[in-house]
Amino acid sequence: MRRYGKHTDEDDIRARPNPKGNRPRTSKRPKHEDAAEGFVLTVDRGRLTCLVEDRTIVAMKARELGRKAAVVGDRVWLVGDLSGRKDTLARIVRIEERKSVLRRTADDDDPYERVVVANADQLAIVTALADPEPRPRMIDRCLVAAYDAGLEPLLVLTKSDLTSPDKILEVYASFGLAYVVTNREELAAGEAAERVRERLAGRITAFVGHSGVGKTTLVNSLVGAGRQRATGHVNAVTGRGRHTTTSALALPLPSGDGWVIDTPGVRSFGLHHVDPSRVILAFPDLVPGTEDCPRACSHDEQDCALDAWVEEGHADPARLDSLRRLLRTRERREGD
Ligand SMILES: Nc1nc2c(ncn2[C@@H]2O[C@H](COP(=O)(O)OP(=O)(O)OP(=O)(O)O)[C@@H](O)[C@H]2O)c(=O)[nH]1
Ligand SMILES: [Mg+2]
Ligand SMILES: [Zn+2]
Repeated sequence: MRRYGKHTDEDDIRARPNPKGNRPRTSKRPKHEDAAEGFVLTVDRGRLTCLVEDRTIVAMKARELGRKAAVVGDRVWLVGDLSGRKDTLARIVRIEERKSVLRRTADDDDPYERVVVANADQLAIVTALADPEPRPRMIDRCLVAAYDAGLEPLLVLTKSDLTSPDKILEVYASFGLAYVVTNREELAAGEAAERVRERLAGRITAFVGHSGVGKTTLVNSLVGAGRQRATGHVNAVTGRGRHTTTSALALPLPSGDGWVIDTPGVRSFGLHHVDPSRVILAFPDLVPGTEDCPRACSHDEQDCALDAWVEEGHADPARLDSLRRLLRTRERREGD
């Protein structure tokens, strides 16, 4: 894996250095009053597919954007050939201010930030109940990312035909996390989609999770015929999927009232960019136990009140363990 030592978007790396030095560009920037507004549906090697009115237009970013890179979910302004005809290429001259930015790093000690999607308002954290095994710590990480980015979390538990959701729900439903449970039979009957759609109306929802948990399968059932993406099957030996999703793609709900964004499976959800003091926000069930903590408690120190509180039986010790593990991997960044 390539690593970069600074906080940038993927595409930023390809930005050409300004041959004339650091002269500010703003004063010379053309106004582009004729620009059309578009919505970025997907990005593939510097080519951005955008929706402009009812046409899909392929574009690249204009040089004047400098280091800024547009990502899926961005609202952008385009100029040039806006016909949408084959082999035409428009230019993106401006990116609208983002309402939200969902970020991820490969590991907690990797400073290279990727922007997963822009402008989402909901994060669907997709977890299979089996095949692959659910990993609560991944859920916790996604929750931290969601709270940090200001997205509403929605826990989507798939494959309940293989295992019951009860154990996971005991933890996550107990503190009021919104959730839906789906299985193969209900997917086939369209019932799963119906239930999930209720949560998606009027919003932009990004679907994230490990590879093979069923993100694309679910998104396919949500968006209807004609927009199907390939799905993978989980390899019994490696536990990893095949024919899996390689790029994020925004798809409209058939109702016209909202978007779903399918993303490639990730092995982990690194949180290098999240301030450690914000990690506790993703553990609402533990927050009441912090009342007796010393001021500015890191919740990973000797005087932290959470240990005694959990020992008294107010919360599952596994939850405190997950919080501490997250805090510890987060603290490592201080040294880098
Ligand atoms: N038993 C069962 N299998 C399911 C269910 N949903 C999806 N699958 C299967 O799980 C496998 C992986 O599904 P995908 O939708 O490709 O998973 P994904 O999360 O998109 O994977 P990546 O694109 O690699 O991130 C496929 O073989 C699906 O048929 C379900 O509810 N029950
Ligand atoms: Mg997929
Ligand atoms: Zn504490």
